[in-house]
Amino acid sequence: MGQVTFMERENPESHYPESRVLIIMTGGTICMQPSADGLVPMTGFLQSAMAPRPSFNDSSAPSVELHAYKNGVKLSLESLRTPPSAYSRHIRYGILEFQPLLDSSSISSMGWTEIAQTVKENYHLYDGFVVLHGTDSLAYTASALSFMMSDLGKPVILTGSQASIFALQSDAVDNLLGSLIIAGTFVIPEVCLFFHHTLFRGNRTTKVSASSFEAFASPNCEPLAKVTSLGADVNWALVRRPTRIAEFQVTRYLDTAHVACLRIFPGIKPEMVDSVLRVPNLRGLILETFGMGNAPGGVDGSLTKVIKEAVQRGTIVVNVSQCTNGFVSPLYAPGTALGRAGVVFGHDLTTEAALTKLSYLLALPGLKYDQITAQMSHSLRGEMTEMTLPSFSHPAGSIDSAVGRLTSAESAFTALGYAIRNGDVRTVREILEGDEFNHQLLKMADYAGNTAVHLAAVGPEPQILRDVLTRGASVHARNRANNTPLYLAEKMGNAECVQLLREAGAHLWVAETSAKTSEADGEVASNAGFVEVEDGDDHGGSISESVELVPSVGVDGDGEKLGEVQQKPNDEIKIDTAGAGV
Ligand code: ASN
Repeated sequence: MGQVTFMERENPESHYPESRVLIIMTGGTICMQPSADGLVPMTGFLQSAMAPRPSFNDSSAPSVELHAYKNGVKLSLESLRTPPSAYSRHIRYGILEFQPLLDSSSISSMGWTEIAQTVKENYHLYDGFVVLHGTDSLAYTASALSFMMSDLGKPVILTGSQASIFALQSDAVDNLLGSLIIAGTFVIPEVCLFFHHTLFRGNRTTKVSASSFEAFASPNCEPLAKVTSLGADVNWALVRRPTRIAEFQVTRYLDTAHVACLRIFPGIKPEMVDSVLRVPNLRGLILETFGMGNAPGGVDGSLTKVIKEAVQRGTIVVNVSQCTNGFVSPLYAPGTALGRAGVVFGHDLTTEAALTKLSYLLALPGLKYDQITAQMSHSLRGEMTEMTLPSFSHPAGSIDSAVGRLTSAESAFTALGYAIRNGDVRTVREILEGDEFNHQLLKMADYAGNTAVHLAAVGPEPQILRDVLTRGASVHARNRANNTPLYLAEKMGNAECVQLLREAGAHLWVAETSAKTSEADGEVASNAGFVEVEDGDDHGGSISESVELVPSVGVDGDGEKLGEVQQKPNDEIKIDTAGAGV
């Protein structure tokens, strides 16, 4: 009986694997150069800004042509790759430049749609996306994209810089390199903003400085990651993951044409507010109020009155605070009066998030007034803080003795692996519902890089796969041999798991597709190769060693059958938590 191993052979020149990241260049200072009209964006960023810099160009690497789609047209992209990062990966990337490149003050719903569509068209070809964008409206774009993208399974990282990459002193290299490495290394399936060594949830950000390199803050949400000299310290407990079995979708266009934003100030006249609220076809207003959500009441309450009348006409008025930190609540009498007038309290939404969220909801077909106001007060993409539910502990005594004394995430993951292999749905649920390690377990991997999804994809119980997916595990993680769970499930002929993975948005990694094509052509996969007949050598990330925790992917004579289970004692199983997936 022959055995199949899955080997890293993507890069004959290097023993490190490559990730692929698509850079979407929209403009901004990062690519600007002086002209007679002031700073203007310049095209040709890959060759002029990245190729000459060793940190972006491992020049010993063979040249590889990447493909990308734009408006349905398949394009060939010149690519470069970074030297190996601290995570022992190269990041190979190509750039799609928008035409024209913009100063971000001119971005609109059309530009956001173009970015979102480009991610959608190229989703199956890349591990992650970096969007280069001016800083002026970056927080708006990050917020807008977060709402436009649902069931996102891969990182989309927006960045830019305060000084041009061509300037002597600039933040551009750090911001771009950090974004590339994070997008190509970690499965952080959110729209993020990376700036000044910090990864933020995009829809929590606001631009706080016009000139400092520390230009962005996320006043009501901790950063998702910090980059230090030791690498990226990811706050995994905070990272959101899709928990529906659904494919990545993009909503095109936001209705920014029928919303407005108004900042209350001492002495503001009710007539002013009224005239904004009477702009023809206005559907929504973001009202920036004082402190915890207060607006001047006036002796006759006339400001509240004009707002109440607008609400009665069907206008959605959302209350957000002028303070960067904190939240609005109907605690004080003026806030209570606004609440009685029908104003929606946006809790700790930034203005950027409130405006783009309302524009998104207004653009969704068929949503009624009540549905929109209800969604404005709840988190859709982590944009606002929700009341946290009490966490659950392990039900005492319900986990068997081997599992019951879980002292570390590693042993919990080991127990999870065994339960998955045994098709033991109950134990899997008990482990995952334990409050101690549950957020870590779904991104952990064994020493060969197999996550719970890899294990479940080749396991006997599709319900377990469903359970781990609906708890937010990624379908896109690749093990050390660069194989996706879908590839393994297909290889095993695990039809139910294949279908479930596809419904959850899984697709084969580009090199797996070419490996399959080669197999179909009767060849052993070559350059892009993943599958090779086992010759007994240790090939590092081979799946035969990786699945000692689970049924090994052995094959019989016809090369397509499931092998038997090989077990290793608990203490020999090592867990690799650093790679977090890819
Ligand atoms: N005006 C520039 C822009 O937003 C500012 C920058 O990128 N730093 O496009």
